[in-house]
Amino acid sequence: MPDGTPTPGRTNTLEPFWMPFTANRQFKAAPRMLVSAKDMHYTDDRGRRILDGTSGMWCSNAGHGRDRITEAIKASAETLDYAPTFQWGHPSAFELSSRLTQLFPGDLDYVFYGNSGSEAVDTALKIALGYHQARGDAKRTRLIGRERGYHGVGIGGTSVGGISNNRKQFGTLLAGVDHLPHTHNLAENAYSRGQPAWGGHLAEDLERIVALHDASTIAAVIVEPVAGSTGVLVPPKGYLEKIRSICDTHGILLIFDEVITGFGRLGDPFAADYFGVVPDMMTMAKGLTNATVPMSAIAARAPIYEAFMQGPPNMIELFHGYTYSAHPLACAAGIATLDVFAEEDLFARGTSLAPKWEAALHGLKGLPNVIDIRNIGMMGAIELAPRDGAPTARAFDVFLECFEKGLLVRQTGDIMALSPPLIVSEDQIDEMANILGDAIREVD
Ligand code: PXG
Repeated sequence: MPDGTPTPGRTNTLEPFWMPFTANRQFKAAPRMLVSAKDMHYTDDRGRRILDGTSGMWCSNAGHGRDRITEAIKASAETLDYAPTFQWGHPSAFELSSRLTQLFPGDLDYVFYGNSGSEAVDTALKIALGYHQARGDAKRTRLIGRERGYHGVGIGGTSVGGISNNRKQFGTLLAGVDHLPHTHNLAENAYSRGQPAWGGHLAEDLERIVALHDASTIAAVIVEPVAGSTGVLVPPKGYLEKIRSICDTHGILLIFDEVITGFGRLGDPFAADYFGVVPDMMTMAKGLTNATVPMSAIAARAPIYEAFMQGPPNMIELFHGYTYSAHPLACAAGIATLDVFAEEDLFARGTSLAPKWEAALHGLKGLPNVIDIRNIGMMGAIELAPRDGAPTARAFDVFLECFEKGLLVRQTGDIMALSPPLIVSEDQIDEMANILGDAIREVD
């Protein structure tokens, strides 16, 4: 090991930043540097304007540089830069919680805070375990995720996640985890618009898992209502309803990971609203503060909170939390984000733009190497045939070409994923489809 002496000549270079989920050597050889952002556009260090087709990373749902949110953060920094929330409180934490629980469906009446989607997921899994223990059902410790699910990068989220690349570097992960099969099937569902007709029966695999392990050992099932990171996998018709009913039958908690689908991605505030299926817990992050200040949250149904409220009232009921849970700047950003959504009717805007979005994406059918196009709400994906012997390379080239042409998209495997801010105009939707189409045509 080196002795810790600073490496000479290392100042002001690209080298020291070990970039997350990035091909570091490729990036540092040809950087894509974003220096400012306003509304629908980034500006790069060459002064080029880049249309944001992905709301940053599925998170700047109200567009960039929103004055109302910036002002709120600034005011909070000047008034209360930080306040602890372990045994103390501050007003905006309670205000945001009241506002959020009014927005949540059903009796999701309680909210716990973290700083990232990963923390929200690990928190929800821990609450599920603690809940069953508090009810005297401590044998329920198994957690069920799904193949191709992404639940962040904590050990819990990685364990219930279903992406091999995200798991294989990290040993055996949590014990007692099982996975539902994913629902992606191009032979049956290619070019579906909205929910695919085929695949609702895949939810019944949960019965097989229950039969294998016995319901009495299973604490919770966690799924993304629409899988985002692995390329916009839309739940087949009837699928989520069936998962809900099997969980109910067996006393298993159902967690929806709404880190991407929350805050208007499908038009409605949450996917739970869109699909009419209310989970026992919901995780959210990203759009919660319009991505300005890191914050995540877990919504929990009233009976879950109430199960913990036992014992002497001076005792801590849940031994869990973060230094920055409900950080004042994040709370201010969250409240201002909800204000922007209300003033600009952004949920309704997402709903009303969705047909235009669907038509623009499906207009790319027939382009070279395109093997599927799928969409729901304001998210969509174009799947490309992999290059022989070089999976993901074609899509990565399309991603680079889009950036050159002034469009930010996400690439995952051989899939291009898009999720524009809800303030996108119809012309900008066409512009996105045109640029992406040109890039797909130019890359072989
Ligand atoms: N759950 C879900 C469903 C997510 O999509 C996380 C948890 C973790 O959130 P944090 O804040 O810890 O990153 C996510 C994050 C992409 C992409 O392009 C997706 C995410 C993050 C970065 C890139 O698909 N999702």
